[in-house]
Amino acid sequence: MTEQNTSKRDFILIKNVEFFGYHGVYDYERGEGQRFLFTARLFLDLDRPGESDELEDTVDYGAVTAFLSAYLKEHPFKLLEAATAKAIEETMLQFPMLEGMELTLQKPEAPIVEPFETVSVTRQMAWHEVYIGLGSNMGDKKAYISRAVSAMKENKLCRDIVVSKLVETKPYGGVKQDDYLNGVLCMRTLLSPDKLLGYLQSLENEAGRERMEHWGPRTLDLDILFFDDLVLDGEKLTIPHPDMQNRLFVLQPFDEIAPHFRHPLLHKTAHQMIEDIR
Ligand code: A4P
Ligand code: MG
Repeated sequence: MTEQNTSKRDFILIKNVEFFGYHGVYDYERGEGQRFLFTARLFLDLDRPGESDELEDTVDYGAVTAFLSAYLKEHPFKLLEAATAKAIEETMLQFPMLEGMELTLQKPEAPIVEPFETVSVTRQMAWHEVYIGLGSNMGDKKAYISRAVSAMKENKLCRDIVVSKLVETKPYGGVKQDDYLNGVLCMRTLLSPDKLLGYLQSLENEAGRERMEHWGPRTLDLDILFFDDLVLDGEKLTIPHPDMQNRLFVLQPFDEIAPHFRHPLLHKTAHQMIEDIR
């Protein structure tokens, strides 16, 4: 998919666009309205339009400005936090060429007693490249996996989905159980790591998964292998998946769809990790 580790961050800046809106916690703010400003930083690769000089190779900043302005005027929120969160998501979905975006919403007439210049909230959002390990070893294994893949394909916050071949594998981890069907899925998503974990667990629950035994049998297991180049060791989430480099049933399908991707901690491709355990 995309080049890994690109440090290039081209952007288009739309600065301090004024509009009259109805965001606020107080009734008078919702009724009378007040002046707001927004600033949007649009991240996308500007090499192509830089070469071609054609509008179709970039995002039309006039169209983005009109869209954001109309959205923020027509959808009142109590909080700037909610207004920026929704507006940035809608804009990212409306303009698929955008790779990422930062949106600042200013409220210079906010209800603050002390003299002040302005108050603002800034949010960022981007399409993230993620890899998910797919596994099932109970019931109609293929159907459980394909139902989850179809659900992701219908989720507007997920796109560019590629799935490896699904392969039958022997159980790993010492628990006596049926053979697995395994594969790896790659996609781009607007979800954060936490939200992605919650979403994958909701798909596991829809497949009737019951958590009985660690490493035990399951209708559906969806593990986050990689999330961009992110390295995270939290209570709920460890990324990259801490044991993937030891599992052929992950590495082989991963090698099929992402032969150039390098593990952000081990700095190795799937092929090199396979060589290490053979
Ligand atoms: N969690 C932490 N990091 C992650 C991550 N990167 N992705 C936490 C997903 N979840 C992550 O997972 C337990 C908790 O891990 C989650 O609540 C989440 O907060 P789980 O799926 O509920 O429980 P589990 O099955 O006990 O653990 P896990 O880690 O999913 O098991 P594994 O390691 O996936 O092992 N043999 C073959 N051939 N093929 C298989 O697919 N799978 C397993 C399960 C055993 N043997 C197998 C296979
Ligand atoms: Mg799991």
